[in-house]
Amino acid sequence: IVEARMKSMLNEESFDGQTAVTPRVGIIMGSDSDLPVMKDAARILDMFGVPYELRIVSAHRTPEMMFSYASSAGQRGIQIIIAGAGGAAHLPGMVAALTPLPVIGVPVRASSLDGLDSLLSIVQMPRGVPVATVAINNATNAGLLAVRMLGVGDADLQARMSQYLEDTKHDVLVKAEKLEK
Ligand code: RP5
Repeated sequence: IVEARMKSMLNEESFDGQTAVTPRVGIIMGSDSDLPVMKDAARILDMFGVPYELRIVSAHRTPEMMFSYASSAGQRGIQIIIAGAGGAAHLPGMVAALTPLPVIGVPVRASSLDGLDSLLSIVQMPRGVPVATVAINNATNAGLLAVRMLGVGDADLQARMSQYLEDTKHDVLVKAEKLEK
């Protein structure tokens, strides 16, 4: 069922980053129910032409898979992991404990507590094991942060991020001008 839902979702959208090219970013999530939120990170990586992989890896339901994913990601060429989870959202923190790669956590708003449970579960990491936590349901920012991190060693990508900021500014100025009329 999970595979079917992922496939239908992936077919609907054009996730161009999912090619045979070695992925630089791993987007993982605790459940297929996180996909509607997490696909925004994939959209950003597509937009910037960053190859990525998208996987369901649950800290609680598939702990062995989480262990092998996190501990082998670096050797496979993954440079950054974006991990989204809701509720008792242990996935980003556990993954950060198992890899030296930077981990970006996305608190997914689950069925109760408005996502505050997910946010606190992800952001309150103990000293020594950091997770860069974005706002609740804001996988877009997780994608953008990953692009910025990769941009440190990739001048092309950094130039595209500068252009993105220019475009964002332009959009706001156009809207502001319209409002003034
Ligand atoms: C977490 O539990 C997942 O990340 C998800 O946000 C939440 C609910 O999962 P499902 O019951 O919808 O599979 O592990």
